Amino acid sequence: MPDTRESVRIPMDQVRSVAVLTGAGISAESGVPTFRGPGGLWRTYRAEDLATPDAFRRDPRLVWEWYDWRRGLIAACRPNPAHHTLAEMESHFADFCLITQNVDGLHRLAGSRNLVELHGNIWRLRCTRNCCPPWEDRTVPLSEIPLRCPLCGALARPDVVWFGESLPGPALDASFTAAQRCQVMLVIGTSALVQPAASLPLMAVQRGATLVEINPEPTPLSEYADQIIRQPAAAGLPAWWNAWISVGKR
Ligand code: BV8
Ligand code: ZN
Repeated sequence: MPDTRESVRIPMDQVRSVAVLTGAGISAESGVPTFRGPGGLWRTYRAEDLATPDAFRRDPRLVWEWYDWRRGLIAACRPNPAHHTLAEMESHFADFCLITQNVDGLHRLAGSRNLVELHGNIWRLRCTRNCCPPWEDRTVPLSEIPLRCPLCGALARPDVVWFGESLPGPALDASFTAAQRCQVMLVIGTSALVQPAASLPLMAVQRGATLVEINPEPTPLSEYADQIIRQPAAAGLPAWWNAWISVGKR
């Protein structure tokens, strides 16, 4: 088991390119329920039951009630020290790319800029007829359920990627590029079970990158990690970053 106290062996001043993949775990300490942890179920439904085109076709009201509930929860949440540390790290590297599976918008709120929201954003909506570009709507609770497009009256939907739907091309390309050129990849708070996101760290390892996992629990990626921090992200990431910065200064 790699020693958690030790920082990455490459002195920071020799690292130009860093990529990060985050999942629901990084927002857990902000109060956002994870998918597989406690509170991951809404009523009796798993995310995989509701976050699908079929579920929306069958019962758009039910799926909108679920998103309205999640928006209500997330609206009361604020970025935690792990989100803030990633926003701070961005300015230390010539090439830094933050790839998130989270739709909660907390990375952007923390000030991250070079951000790829691989699975979309719960605060952005779009017309199911694509009669107009997606729009931002932070109304909590929603004025009507199911929500309709203000221009053509067709059903509106959250601008997120549902299971069985392909990821947006530009986001996928940016994440593949970042994974293939990074020297260090951080994986924070993900169970690494959803594809293609879970393949990104393996792409990086195949290209010789150093893999660092921050997660209280083991995941399918743990065996590939050069370094493992078995701590909650809000404590583990700032400590890891400060340790690495101090190496750079030695
Ligand atoms: C696609 C947006 C082409 C919506 C999401 C069979 C085999 C392989 C793949 C497939 C398959 N069958 C179907 C697929 C493809 C499918 C997939 O991967 N399914 C899985 C379930 C097997 N993928 C897709 O459908 C993707 N599209 O592939 O298109 C295609 C099309 C058709 C058929 C084939 C291919 C689209 C996937 C995106 C779906 N949308 N979200 C919304 O949110 O409403 S996925 C959603 O779930 C999240 O975005 C995230 O990706 C995932 C949840 O995972 P995590 O974020 O990791 O959260 P989780 O709760 O699981 O884990 C939390 C972790 O944090 C734990 O490890 C825990 O220990 C840790 N933790 C807890 N507390 C802390 C912590 N860590 C640090 N600090 C803490 N405090
Ligand atoms: Zn419309």
